[in-house]
Amino acid sequence: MKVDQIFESARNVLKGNWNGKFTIPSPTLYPHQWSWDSAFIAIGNSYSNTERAINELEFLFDAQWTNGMVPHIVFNDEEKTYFPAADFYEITRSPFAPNHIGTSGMTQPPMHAIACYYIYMNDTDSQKTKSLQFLRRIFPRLKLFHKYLMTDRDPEGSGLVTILHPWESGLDDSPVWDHSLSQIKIEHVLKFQRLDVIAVGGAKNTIPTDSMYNKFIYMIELMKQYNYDEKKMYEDFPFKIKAIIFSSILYVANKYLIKIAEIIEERDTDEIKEWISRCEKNFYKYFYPTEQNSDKSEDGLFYNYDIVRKDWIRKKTIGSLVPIYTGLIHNEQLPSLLKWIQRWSGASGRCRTEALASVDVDEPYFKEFTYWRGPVWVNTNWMIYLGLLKYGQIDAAERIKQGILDLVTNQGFREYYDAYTGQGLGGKSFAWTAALVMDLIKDTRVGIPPS
Ligand code: 2M8
Repeated sequence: MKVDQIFESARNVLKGNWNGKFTIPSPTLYPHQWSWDSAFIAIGNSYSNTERAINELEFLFDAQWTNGMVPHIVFNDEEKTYFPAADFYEITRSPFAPNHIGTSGMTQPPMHAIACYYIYMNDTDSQKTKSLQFLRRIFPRLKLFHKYLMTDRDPEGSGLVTILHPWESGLDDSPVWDHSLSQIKIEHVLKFQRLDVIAVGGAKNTIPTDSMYNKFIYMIELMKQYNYDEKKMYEDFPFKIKAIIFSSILYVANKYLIKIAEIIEERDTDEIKEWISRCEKNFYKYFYPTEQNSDKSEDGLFYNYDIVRKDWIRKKTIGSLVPIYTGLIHNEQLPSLLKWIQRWSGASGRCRTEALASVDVDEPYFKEFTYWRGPVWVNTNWMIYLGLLKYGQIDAAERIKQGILDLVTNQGFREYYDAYTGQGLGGKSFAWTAALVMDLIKDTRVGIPPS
């Protein structure tokens, strides 16, 4: 298939998933609005429909909590095919929650400032009137969101974000969370029906296990018991993890927030610069165990940090590589990271795709077709692709891009792909896969993180 045909099919996925208010991630699995999906989707739409990209993000930010949190799901009341639904979250327990619309009570990675910059840059109107007005309206909201992440989610002042639920990471079922989840004992069993099993046609081995899923739901119950009071939760909540991908995205998003401030001539950027420098100071300290501060030897990889256990979570996942997206990697570390990147792609000899698996294929916890435990996901590959470009690693970046284009050509725009065979899995007509493929094809390099 030619690239302009792929681009057109991707555009049609976004069109097809638009419900008049926002774009759903997938008609076969996710009927509501998801926060970081919307940002990826707006990046895709920025190439073909500025207005829709703007509406998408404004709808999401209209549901922002007054403490700044952007909820990870904004619910469409009429849809009944997804569990847990709005009523399960009981968000009015929090004084910060909106009362005009149902949302979840947790957040997701802040891709939005990045998407807003794309919208402005790709606006073909010579005056950029609409996108400029949009940037003026959205800037304070983006900043409030980042401020919330840099305060409530970072009492340590590290510039890095603590997540309170695996769903906040965006990589829900990753093996990274296994140990922390195993420490949480379900004290009362909740009765509910998993609807995702029906949505994937009973293919249970491609989605999280029941015991994992029960924990996810039980943790929402726990959050409710705290009335979503994050100050209290921070004292003794059993799941608190400084998350690499989340923190990497926030760092990059803060850079784009400064770019947006320049465009709208907002001079006061000191606070944002302070968040950036905090992250620069602490990124290695929290995410990169060295022989000095650990009993295990260095392997050149980054690891999530468990605040409860005060230790690194040494699971080799795509999060170990995504820091390349920040541009914070020291040059001397690059060759070792490139080796890992190669090992996780087609070069390993086991995977038929050049795009990277979500878990190191040599680890016992790698599962080629189970959700975030091994399959290829386009969004994390896209971040690594942009990071490689930032470091001038054009060939390695091109291999990933080609890998993604092959996957969508052969299997369509799917939620994820079997790491060995490249078979399409999970949701069909998956919006962020389509949106990011549009960006890869246009190759504008707007997404290479600014220095
Ligand atoms: C997946 O997460 C949801 C819960 O938020 C689910 O499993 O039901 C994740 O892949 C997440 O990153 C994504 O935003 C969401 C919708 O695509 O699906």
